[in-house]
Amino acid sequence: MESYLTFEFVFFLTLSVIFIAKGTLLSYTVTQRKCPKKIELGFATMLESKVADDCVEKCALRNHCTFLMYVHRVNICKLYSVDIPSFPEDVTNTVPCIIVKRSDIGPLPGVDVCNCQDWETCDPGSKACRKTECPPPPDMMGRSVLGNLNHNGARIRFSCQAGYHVTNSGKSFTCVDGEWQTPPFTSCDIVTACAVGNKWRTTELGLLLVVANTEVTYDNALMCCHNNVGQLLRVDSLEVKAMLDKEMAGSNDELWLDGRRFDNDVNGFVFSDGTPITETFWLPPEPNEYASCIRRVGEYWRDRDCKYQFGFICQRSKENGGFNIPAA
Ligand SMILES: [Ca+2]
Repeated sequence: MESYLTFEFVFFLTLSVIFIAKGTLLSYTVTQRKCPKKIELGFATMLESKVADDCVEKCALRNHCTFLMYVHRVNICKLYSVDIPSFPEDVTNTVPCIIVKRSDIGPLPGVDVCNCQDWETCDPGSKACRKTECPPPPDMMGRSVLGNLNHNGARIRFSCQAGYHVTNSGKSFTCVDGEWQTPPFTSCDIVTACAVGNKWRTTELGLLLVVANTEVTYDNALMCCHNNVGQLLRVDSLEVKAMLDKEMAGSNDELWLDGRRFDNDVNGFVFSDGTPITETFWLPPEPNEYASCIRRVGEYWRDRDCKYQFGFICQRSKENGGFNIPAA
């Protein structure tokens, strides 16, 4: 346990570093020399820098950089564009790094004549402003960004959190010349009615099925089926599988079925009521993910991280849960 408010830390706070970069003088003040190993600071531009000074210069060349974190061991330079957070004073698990605020970097000759906008990078040689990175996607209620790189060529995806479903099903977005291709981004709406369509079909086994094409997380698929007086389809026998294959008539749609595991134990798959799943229909080498849910692709099962979004199949039956069969 170590507090940052030691003599050493206060000393570092006032220590200015002068170095020579590309024939110019640049000075900066280090705010912090240790970083918590695990801290969520949001979207950053991540660049490789062999030395900390190079990282400082990279920040100075970007209007939108508000502070930088340089992690020595991995030569990673992270540039942030949000207000610098207050770091916890008592941190046991730290990595050697430096944190420098943009406002603590001295003037870098040449940058002033660039006159760049946010999300442009100054090239001090040519005085040109270049679009080398994309701005972070806007925050949206119920939406998570998957991926935290934003250089040209980087890709991001989105997922909707529990209780939300995708209303705009863009898959992934690539940063090209400083702009994400091709908006609009995925948007997420609160799951309310969870319409699954009104096309319940009666099958050979007496089960009523409905295939919902709305893409939702596994948890939302469970909820949607319940909201529609049913449950996520439970394939618990060869008979049910054969019936389903016949009903789906060769469809390759990716659809959630009932069943998940909470770690990577291959025997750990359980139905949503906790019953262990003993009869399985995996397509080898599946299951191959950690803490995953079952989805049907073709006639077999593949596992997938439960936070991804797919359509799903609900069932209604007196045997499985005692649900009433509604009037058409
Ligand atoms: Ca898988």
